[in-house]
Amino acid sequence: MTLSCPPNTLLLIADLHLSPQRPGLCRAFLHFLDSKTPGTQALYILGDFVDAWVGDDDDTPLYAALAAALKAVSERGTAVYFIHGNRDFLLGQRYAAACGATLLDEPLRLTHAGHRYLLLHGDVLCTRDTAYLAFRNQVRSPAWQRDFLAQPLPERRAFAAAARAQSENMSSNKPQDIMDVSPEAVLALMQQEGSPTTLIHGHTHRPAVHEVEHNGTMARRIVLGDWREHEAWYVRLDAAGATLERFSYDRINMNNIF
Ligand SMILES: [Mn+2]
Repeated sequence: MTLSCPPNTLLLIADLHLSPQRPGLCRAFLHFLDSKTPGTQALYILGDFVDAWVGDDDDTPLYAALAAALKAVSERGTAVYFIHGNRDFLLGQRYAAACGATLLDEPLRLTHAGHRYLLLHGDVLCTRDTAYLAFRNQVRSPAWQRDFLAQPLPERRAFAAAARAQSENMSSNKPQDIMDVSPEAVLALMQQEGSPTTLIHGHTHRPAVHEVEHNGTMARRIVLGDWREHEAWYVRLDAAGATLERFSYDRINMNNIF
């Protein structure tokens, strides 16, 4: 296979929201793995890899197929990393191991080819959405997670479906700016981590490259887009720095995989 990337290229993706209900999207992801990752040093998945994760014991066949595909990527030399999103924060060591992947905490400081980056899912930057942040605090607590994972799989699936429906309902009723990051939270994070740096995150589904003035210097905030069946987004990190890339598929000839 022809290598599609120069050595030491890193790829970052987020918000794929893969699920058994979206087989075309899953095929797009496999196509991405086959066409974009060969020759790259690492693939970082910055949260919301799947639309809902209720525990590593979930035996949905799609998840095993996704793990096998990622494992093949890692075995041919591309390291695979996960950062949790708000849909897959329960993704654990067992599933990560099945993917040949490593789970990382956010925010992740990364220096690559002389450039400094800060990677995170992005939900913690949406500080105007106080109802969501309260929910996040609850479900990220070890006690809540222990109790939740002790429930039978069907109950966990029902909870996830209800939470998803409620979140969609709440989101549609919230003003647009509440659903985006708050500039104060971005600046506070940059202050905390030191500048200059490039912040890269997903979550808001608003792909863009923003210039941010911080302490008299310009930093960048790159937002990954969410994945659609015919359009996907990734960030490439190489010697030149970070580039936000959009790619589209006309037709993916990978029928009957799922
Ligand atoms: Mn998210």
